[in-house]
This record gives sequence, structure tokens and C-alpha cells, in this order.
Amino acid sequence: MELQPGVRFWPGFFGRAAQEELVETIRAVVAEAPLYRPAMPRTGKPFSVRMTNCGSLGWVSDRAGYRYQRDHPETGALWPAIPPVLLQLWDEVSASPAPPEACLVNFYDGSAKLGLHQDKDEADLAAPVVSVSLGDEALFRLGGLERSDPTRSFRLKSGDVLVLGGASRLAFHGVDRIYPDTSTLLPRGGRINLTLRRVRPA
Ligand code: MD5
Ligand code: FE
Repeated sequence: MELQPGVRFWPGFFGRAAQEELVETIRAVVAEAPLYRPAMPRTGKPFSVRMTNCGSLGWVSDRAGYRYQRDHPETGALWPAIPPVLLQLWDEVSASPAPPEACLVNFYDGSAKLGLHQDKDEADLAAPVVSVSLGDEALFRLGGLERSDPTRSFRLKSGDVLVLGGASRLAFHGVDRIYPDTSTLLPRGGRINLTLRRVRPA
């Protein structure tokens, strides 16, 4: 369904078995590229969300700013490859001829949140951002192209896929809260969000 121009939402895109396979796939990524806690530009204030990446480029944040880079900021290793199941998802839903270069992995514990922001560190804004939610439910807020535009809130559940492109590629959005114990997918609870992104013009 189209929530607003350029925003397509597939509740329950992945069933339970596919979600479990995705979790195993992400476990392998995290084993190679550990979750770390990014810091805000300038202030160095730590994010409540922990992050890692797979792909040829990964999104990072530290005092120097936001950017995409080839290596993990703490281990210095190249990011692991994007797993085939996620490349296949991109082919199915993105309508983009070029593959994603980055998959940002966000991990939320029960008290983590992500303030209202735009995803604009990508030089290629023609391609959409494809998001997969796993684990506990989140209260997601979606606005318009100006920070002051009205926003709508809805819950993202485990297995949901959201595609943000077109007129909404630069829409403000954020995660206001996690609802602990709303999923049994992750044995220790929490929420994983995967975002597949095209970074450089194809
Ligand atoms: C999350 N992640 O649930 C959120 C939502 C991020 C991020 O926002 O930057 O890692 S992913 C949904 C999303 C991505 C890009 C654009 C828009 C929504 N949008 O325009 O609404 O961890
Ligand atoms: Fe975002």
C-alpha cells in the first residue's frame, strides 16, 4: 500500500521462517562487523541505537560528521558483503537497476530511539531506501520534506518492509519508541532495522 507519494508499505512481507533466516544472516554479519555505538557530529553525544553495516560502503557517524566509508570505525576491517536474501529483496521492491552498496543495521534495545531526520548522505537520491523491521515493534514517525511539516505515526512490526522513494525520499522520519516484549523473534528482545541504500550514482 502507498502511505504517501513514494512511500510503499508491505506489512508482514517476511513470514516467521524467513524472519528467522534473516536473523541468522544478520548474526553472521554482526559476528564479522560488531555493533558499535556511533556519536553525534560535533557534540560526540552517543546514539542510543547501536549500528553496523554490510556492503561495499557503510554509514558511520562520529564527531567529524556523517559519511559512508569502506571500513568499520572500530575494527578497521572492510564491511561484510550484503547477504543474497537482501539483494533479492532489493530487486523485488526497489525498481532500481543498480544494486545497493550499503546496508545499515540498526539495533534498538527497549529504550533506544532515533530522532526525526532526513537520509541525505547518499549522492544517488534517485534510488529508494528499503527498510526491513525484525523483532520488537517500533513507533515510527513519518513527516514531509520540511522538519515542521505534520507527521503521522504508525507501528512497524517484525517482517514489515517499507520503501521510501520518489517524492518522499527526503521525508523526515524517526523512531519514537520501541515496545519491549512485543516479539519472540530475538531471544533477548530488542529490534533490528535493516536499510538498504544506493550511495553513489550508478
Ligand atoms: C529505523 N532507520 O527503523 C529507521 C527507519 C535510518 C532510519 O531512519 O536512517 O537508519 S528506516 C525507514 C526510512 C528510511 C529512509 C527514509 C525514510 C524512512 N523516510 O523517508 O520515511 O531504524
Ligand atoms: Fe533514516
